[in-house]
Amino acid sequence: MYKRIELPYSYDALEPHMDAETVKLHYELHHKGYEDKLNKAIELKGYESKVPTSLLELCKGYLRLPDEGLRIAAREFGGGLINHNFWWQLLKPNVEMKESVLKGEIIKTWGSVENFKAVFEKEAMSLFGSGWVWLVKRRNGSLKIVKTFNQDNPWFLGFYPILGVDLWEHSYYLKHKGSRKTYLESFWNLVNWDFCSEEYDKEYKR
Ligand code: MN3
Repeated sequence: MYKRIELPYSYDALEPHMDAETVKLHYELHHKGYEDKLNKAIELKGYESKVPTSLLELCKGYLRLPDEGLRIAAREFGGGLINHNFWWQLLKPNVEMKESVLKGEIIKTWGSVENFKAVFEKEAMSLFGSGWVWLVKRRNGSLKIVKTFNQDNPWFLGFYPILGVDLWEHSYYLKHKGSRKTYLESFWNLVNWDFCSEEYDKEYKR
């Protein structure tokens, strides 16, 4: 059985940048839905003993799963489950970016943190439909911004995610209605740069 992480804070902990109702629905309805549907798909096929115990391993190797339906379930629901496990850990109000290897790499790559944010936002604004935009670490330590559609993610692509923004309408529509722009502005107040820096410093394993 693959599991959601426990929400690391109360529903209202991200106010005023992200409203409690959005957090609750996002976690209890959408995130739970990915968890339930993934486990159900595996059970229905009787594949409990044929899948890796780790969700990360399932996602990294989904293309090698022995059944088409299972590959789709791992990609869509497994992707949704792991992406949101990352998402809730990424969010924390008012964490300033400290000096770190990550900050140095961002400045080296985009000239300044402000310019990085501008480029990232531009990518996020231009993503068509539902998906995510990510800052990822490549095997050689360099950084790159990547877009993924639906619940695809950096793990599928062999990258390591450092930060990502959920661009499905369920993540912002209650508060921001059609404005992805104001959602993104609020998002920067919620990036836990300490978490991002720790993710960057982790040793890269395939
Ligand atoms: Mn979502």
